[in-house]
Amino acid sequence: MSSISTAHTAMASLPVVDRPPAGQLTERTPADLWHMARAVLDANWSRNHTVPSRTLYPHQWSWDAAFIAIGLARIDPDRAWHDLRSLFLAQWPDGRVPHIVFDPDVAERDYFPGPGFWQVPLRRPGHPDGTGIVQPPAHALAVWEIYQRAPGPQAEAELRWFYPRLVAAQDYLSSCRDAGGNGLASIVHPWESGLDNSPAWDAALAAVPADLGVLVGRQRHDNRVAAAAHRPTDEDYARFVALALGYRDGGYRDDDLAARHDFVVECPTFNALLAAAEHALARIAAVVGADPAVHLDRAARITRALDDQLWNPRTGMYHARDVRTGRLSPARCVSGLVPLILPGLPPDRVAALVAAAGSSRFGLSASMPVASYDRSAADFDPVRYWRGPVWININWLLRRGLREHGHLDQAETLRDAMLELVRRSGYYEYFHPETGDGVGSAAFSWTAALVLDLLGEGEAPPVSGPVD
Ligand code: 2M8
Repeated sequence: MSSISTAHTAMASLPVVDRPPAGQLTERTPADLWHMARAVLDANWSRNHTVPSRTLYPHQWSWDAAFIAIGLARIDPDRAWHDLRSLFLAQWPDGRVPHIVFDPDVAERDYFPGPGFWQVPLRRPGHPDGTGIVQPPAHALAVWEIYQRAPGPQAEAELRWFYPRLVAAQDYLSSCRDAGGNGLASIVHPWESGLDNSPAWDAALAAVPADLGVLVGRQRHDNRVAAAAHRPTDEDYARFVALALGYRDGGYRDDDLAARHDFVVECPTFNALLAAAEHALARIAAVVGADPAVHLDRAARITRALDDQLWNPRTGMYHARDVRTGRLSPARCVSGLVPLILPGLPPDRVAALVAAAGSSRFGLSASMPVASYDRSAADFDPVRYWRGPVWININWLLRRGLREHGHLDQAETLRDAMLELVRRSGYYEYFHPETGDGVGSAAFSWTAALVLDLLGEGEAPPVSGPVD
């Protein structure tokens, strides 16, 4: 693909994007931001996919790939299709899309836990190795976005390639993972949520022993390349590793999960994206000659189940539910605001979620996007990963939700706040919710990709609901 080799050549001459000298911060124009974002994505391109970060995450990640493709579609739709296809080459026969697809050229010591840990049985010779767990299903949304950027016969061929694969991924999540039997998909590991150490999992994780012994003989890679105070604690990691080992040693089976597995949770963001994927599939189906009605019906059912099971009238937002105990997590986390992306949400829910996003707990303002956790909570932590910092992918989704429901002024405020953050600090993985300083990896792909999407948007109409 010529555009891809062009990216490789361009890489050599592009500046390394990192924290800039303070004097340059206020001088960045939208054009500068655009070029810098391209430079991040070019520098993170590896043969047939984009890594989230060269230092922290040297393989391909599932929901990152979706967000990255949305940004790539603004500059090079061919490369966007190519990137997303490489993820789906690792799809399992049961439909699951691995949360990481491993690059065989990266050494085991350069990411933990790597392929040696997951021991996924070889499925088809020549196909890439991945993990046996999943991440939020943002891919149908991405496929529809790429198609919209550059429709035409080639893009239609891509839709035909992706459609059955996306349907298989949805079928896996909607059937094998409906551990609670109520029409929602369960996650079996915090890593599956993408919001790894969010306080949303604390209550359910309390039942998982934090046996530091599981880390003996295994070395965390993240703490070697990022500050330990910004990353999950060793206790969290011990639980993460124990859960992954449990699921692996059970043969990655999903039957009887609630009885067999120690962590079975329904996450509001995961299920909102599951329903949003059905809306996107309805649109894709209409192009490829399949039946959109099936998808609209599924979207409506998931939305209803999410609203019935995960809404907390006392807090006015959605909460994660522990399937094993039936209890909603008490923590107010940003994952409980993301269902705003759903077109069929009752108006009172929309009003409550918009109010929560703008409240002092989450703090949406002209200068700061929404934090990942309730700012007034005693354990709010402004630098530790998903326990307080601002993340661009979540805010991009929230903005989509605001536009979906006609809150155009707040959507613009949020867009401005995101652009201001990267203008001041650069394309960091996440941001300090008070100072706006960048935290985590400095040249992070989804931050760059989604800013490209925001910058490229122009005066496009708000995203609309289901196909008519
Ligand atoms: C983070 O998760 C990985 C594990 O999957 C890690 O901490 O090593 C999360 O932020 C997740 O949402 C993201 O997909 C991944 C790669 O960016 O990093």
